[in-house]
Amino acid sequence: MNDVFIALGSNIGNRSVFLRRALKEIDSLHGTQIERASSIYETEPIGYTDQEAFLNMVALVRTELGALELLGKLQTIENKLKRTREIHWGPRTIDLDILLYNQENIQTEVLKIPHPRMLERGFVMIPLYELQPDLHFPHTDENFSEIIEERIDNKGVYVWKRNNGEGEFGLFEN
Ligand code: PH2
Ligand code: MG
Ligand code: MG
Repeated sequence: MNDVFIALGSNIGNRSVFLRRALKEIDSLHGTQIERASSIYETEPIGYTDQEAFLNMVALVRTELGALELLGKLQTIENKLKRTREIHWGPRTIDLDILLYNQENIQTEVLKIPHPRMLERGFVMIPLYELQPDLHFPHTDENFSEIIEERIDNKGVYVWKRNNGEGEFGLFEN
């Protein structure tokens, strides 16, 4: 079994419904279960800023799928949830990014793990820190609390729905 951290993001339509539908789709993949999920955070857009606020969260997934196989399945889920790709870093119903796959370093044209920009992004690192504060990063010797204290600006990242462990994946219906 492989431990994988996946970042989820949505800023079009009923954002929390897209997150929940994506979690259900991931959980129903062959040999794959959602182990735990972070709270949902509302976050100001980074990169391309002329767009609506995102909902972001991170999930810990256990899977039999290989990294490239999983990437293909996540893209199928994105397409099923009406993801389009018009603007680079632009609005999307759902974005599913593999952050870490075990402690592996994977550098191919189509897939780079660890996710190259993750250490700079509050909307990824803050939910990830909530989920796994003792996580080790294969691409740095810094520990997680040092990264959070020294590099991560929590401005523009707000808890939107706290995961208090109730409900499926800790997510309420809404
Ligand atoms: N995703 C991006 C670009 N900018 N900003 C926020 N706040 N959240 C995201 O998920 C996000 C973004 C490209 O994937
Ligand atoms: Mg992304
Ligand atoms: Mg993506």
